[in-house]
Amino acid sequence: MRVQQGVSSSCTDDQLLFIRQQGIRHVFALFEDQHTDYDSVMRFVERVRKFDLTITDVGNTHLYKNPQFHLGLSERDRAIEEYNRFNRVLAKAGIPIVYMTWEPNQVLSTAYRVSDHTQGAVGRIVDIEEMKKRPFTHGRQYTEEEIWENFRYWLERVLPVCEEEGLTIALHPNDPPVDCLVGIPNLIHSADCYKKAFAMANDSPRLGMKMCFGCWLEGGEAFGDLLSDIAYFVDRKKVLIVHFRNVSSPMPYFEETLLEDGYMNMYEAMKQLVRHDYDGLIHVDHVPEYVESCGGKNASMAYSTGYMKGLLHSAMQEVHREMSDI
Ligand SMILES: [Mn+2]
Repeated sequence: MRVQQGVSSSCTDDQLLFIRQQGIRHVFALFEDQHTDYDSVMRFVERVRKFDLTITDVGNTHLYKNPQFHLGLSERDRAIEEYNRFNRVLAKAGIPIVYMTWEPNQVLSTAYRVSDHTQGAVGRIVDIEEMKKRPFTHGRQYTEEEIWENFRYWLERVLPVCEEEGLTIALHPNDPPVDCLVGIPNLIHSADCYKKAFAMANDSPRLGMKMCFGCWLEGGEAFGDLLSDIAYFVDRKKVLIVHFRNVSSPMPYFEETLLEDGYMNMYEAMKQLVRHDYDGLIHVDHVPEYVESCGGKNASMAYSTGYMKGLLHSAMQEVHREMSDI
């Protein structure tokens, strides 16, 4: 299992050094719009390499969270071509994984503030009752069939490029994972939705998942059982990246918490990954943010990544002990 942290393509050298100082060797990168051409990508790959770090997976938010193809709007073919162009750049630069989240409105949140479960830090809060009162974001109510047809249309045009280039798409769930919000049905709001998406891709190894434990836990039983779904999807080699995150409770209301504060026992989840020989990437996706003068987001990521690495090392020891007992 490879622990990673994230960077932006305009991060400082000190941020790269800070990641390396945490004993981390892998990073994921969010490329800014002006850095998606081959020369810019290669410059960044080489800069990161100087810190003994490797870029394992990448996205550009505007290219992959694009309502044009999510909703089948008039410019979708051009949007798909731009996504494919960036994918060809990544493959040429030796980066093996690219992102997708079928989320025309990006991640939806009710608030970012200090609350009951955030330990005085600023955390993300979702209240589904509040979100249900919001107006349509794209003019009308879309149907579930339309959204899946748009996904099929996109798959038919991007998977051949991925197959040709040797690149794999990591599909993240919709967050929050309810069936529909603001007029847009969510493509991925349960483990069954993933099964449907993989079947639609004819089980191509070029479509995998970012298994966001946070989304699984937000959805609770309606999403699936986290431990048995880890077994199912890891055994089938569908998990490329794990988002290691905990929340206060399943919907309709949750707050993002420190890993040790949410309702899931994250050590059990880590042990399940180790038992099933998960050999992909793992990172803390978001946690409550610490006070700015004491390191802010960098400090909160470092704290929780350290906690996660502790769980990983303990799980490796305990599971291997279990395995040698057999
Ligand atoms: Mn996530």
